[in-house]
Amino acid sequence: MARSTVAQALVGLLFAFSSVARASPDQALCNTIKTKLGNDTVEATDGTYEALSTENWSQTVWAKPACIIQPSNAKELTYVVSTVVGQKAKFAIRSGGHSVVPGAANINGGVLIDMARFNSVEYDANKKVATVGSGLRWKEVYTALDPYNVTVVGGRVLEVGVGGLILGGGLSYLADLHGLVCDNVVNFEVVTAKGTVVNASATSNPDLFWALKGGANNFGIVTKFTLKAYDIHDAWGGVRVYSLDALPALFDAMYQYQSVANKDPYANIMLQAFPTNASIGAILNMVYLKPEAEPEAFAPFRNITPLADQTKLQTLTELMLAAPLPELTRVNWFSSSYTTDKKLFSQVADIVTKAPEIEEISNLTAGSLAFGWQPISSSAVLAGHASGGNPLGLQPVNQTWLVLDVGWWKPEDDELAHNYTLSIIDKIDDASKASGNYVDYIFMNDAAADQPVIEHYGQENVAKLKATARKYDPDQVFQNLASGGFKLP
Ligand SMILES: Cc1cc2nc3c(=O)[nH]c(=O)nc-3n(C[C@H](O)[C@H](O)[C@H](O)COP(=O)(O)OP(=O)(O)OC[C@H]3O[C@@H](n4cnc5c(N)ncnc54)[C@H](O)[C@@H]3O)c2cc1C
Ligand SMILES: *[C@@H]1O[C@H](CO)[C@@H](O)[C@H](O)[C@H]1NC(C)=O
Ligand SMILES: *[C@@H]1O[C@H](CO)[C@@H](O)[C@H](O)[C@H]1NC(C)=O
Ligand SMILES: *[C@@H]1O[C@H](CO)[C@@H](O)[C@H](O)[C@H]1NC(C)=O
Ligand SMILES: *[C@@H]1O[C@H](CO)[C@@H](O)[C@H](O)[C@H]1NC(C)=O
Ligand SMILES: *[C@@H]1O[C@H](CO)[C@@H](O)[C@H](O)[C@H]1NC(C)=O
Ligand SMILES: *[C@@H]1O[C@H](CO)[C@@H](O)[C@H](O)[C@H]1NC(C)=O
Ligand SMILES: *[C@@H]1O[C@H](CO)[C@@H](O)[C@H](O)[C@H]1NC(C)=O
Ligand SMILES: CC(=O)N[C@H]1CO[C@H](CO)[C@@H](O)[C@@H]1O
Repeated sequence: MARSTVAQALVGLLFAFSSVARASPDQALCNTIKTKLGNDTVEATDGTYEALSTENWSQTVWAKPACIIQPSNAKELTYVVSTVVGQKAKFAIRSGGHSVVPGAANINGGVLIDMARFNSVEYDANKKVATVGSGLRWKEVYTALDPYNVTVVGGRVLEVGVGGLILGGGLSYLADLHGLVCDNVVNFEVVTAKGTVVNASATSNPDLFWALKGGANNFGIVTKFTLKAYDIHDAWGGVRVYSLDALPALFDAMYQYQSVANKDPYANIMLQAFPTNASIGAILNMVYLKPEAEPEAFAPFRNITPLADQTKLQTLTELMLAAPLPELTRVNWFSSSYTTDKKLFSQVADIVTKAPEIEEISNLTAGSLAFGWQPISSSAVLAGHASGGNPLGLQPVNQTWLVLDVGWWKPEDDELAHNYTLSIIDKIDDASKASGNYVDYIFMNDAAADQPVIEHYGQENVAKLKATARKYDPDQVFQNLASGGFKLP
């Protein structure tokens, strides 16, 4: 310990010294870009640098890039990419900054390309599509579309970014009805490693189009997405809060909800449990995509008495506005998937309430856990196939995507928080494997850095993704220079 502190101090001194002596190559690159782009370049000495480099979701991903570039349009971005690639400099790409994977959307040294100024929303009522900048938050997208009484298949928490969510597949309240978020993209505008702007759609560069539906930052930088729009505006739903004791009953109800003969695709739920915080217990988020109170699809939950009930008729945007972004300092999460099975559900309920890791996490400073169960119907997967397919390798079965969030306070607890949470996920995976319900899919948007997400897309899909990456990025820039995030194996 003492030795590494001394070593760190020495390294710090060397850095301080060399930055006085001469500009680092990254600094020189930043200066070159600044000459061309002016105030689109934020340097370490600028007033906004601190806020931008610590934006935003989790302190575990804060970093110190040599500079942050916020290009305003595709032409500027092509200049930035050509210049950075020409210098073989390391870089990262950020849209909303909500990834919890260190280095995925931020970088120490190197250039952070921040998409914040790609922020326009254009609605084409004739084609029924919305073209949205990749640097937007979902709130801005939905509120721009609300006057037209339409929405898009997008994120469920309004502060989250558009770019990363879509490129990771994207789970929406509209998924059972229309597929994943990526399945509803009709065109990606992309700046490739060669510094050119291309469209990727069913008709232009269809291989790239397919690859981007879950291919993350492995192929290029997306400037805007054209998304199908749907006539959905007024809805019913909100949250019901229960004590943790209600969990077995809630699991029974969730089992019934998922196994009826024809699940209503307008109905969606997310069930969450907070075993480290007895005052919250469990929260059921119900969303019905029509203005109809208490639809039949939610009948299995009716007999469980909530502590609080906020369900009501409201617009879908209002419903999502009511879901606050939790205030956490350090965050990680893990994902796991399994099919619908009564016995497995009760084994999971046991793990959630009794695993010794729960107490170990509670014992960390501000240690907290949130489990989230996200039921996905086979209809969501089939909708993806119908719109041309994606590389995710999903099977058309009714399944649940579990997300396990962990929050804590101190950097020195990073490893423990990681290990305890992983250990719980391993227990759940063991149970689902033993009962034959394991689903070989790890949802990227809910996955930890060390979960092998793309590996699980399947051999054939991985081979196709790699071939596509070689075609559009022959020098493997998005593997070697933009090396953070979920990379091709
Ligand atoms: C409170 C909360 C709620 C959430 N709810 C949902 C949900 O409902 N559905 C869901 O699917 N996910 C959800 N997520 C997960 C979310 O999708 C991921 O955190 C995702 O990474 C966020 O996207 P971003 O643009 O904010 O991320 P960033 O951190 O900016 O980016 C994530 C990754 O995508 C890459 N990337 C981003 N933009 C581009 C681009 N334009 N071109 C190329 N690569 C790019 C980045 O390099 C990075 O590797 C939620 C997360 C939080 C914190
Ligand atoms: C950047 O400079 C241009 C003029 O040079 C100005 O119009 C613009 O508002 C500035 N942008 C920001 C974010 O300061
Ligand atoms: C949206 O719906 C409201 C209420 O039904 C209606 O008054 C309004 O004209 C609609 N707007 C558009 C652009 O269709
Ligand atoms: C992409 O498609 C749009 C809409 O069809 C078109 O206006 C634009 O010129 C295309 N861009 C490229 C680089 O081909
Ligand atoms: C999934 O559930 C729906 C009803 O909710 C059912 O119709 C469908 O057959 C199920 N799919 C599979 C593959 O079992
Ligand atoms: C439990 O949640 C409540 C409400 O968010 C919060 O005020 C409280 O601090 C939490 N307690 C613990 C132990 O995390
Ligand atoms: C958690 O802390 C309490 C109080 O310090 C202690 O009694 C308990 O053994 C700890 N539990 C674990 C699992 O470490
Ligand atoms: C976390 O787990 C890894 C791998 O098993 C182990 O090497 C490491 O020591 C663990 N860290 C802590 C703090 O327990
Ligand atoms: C710069 C920025 O977006 N900061 C936000 C980070 O997240 C907190 C709470 O989650 C917000 O209050 C900040 O505005």
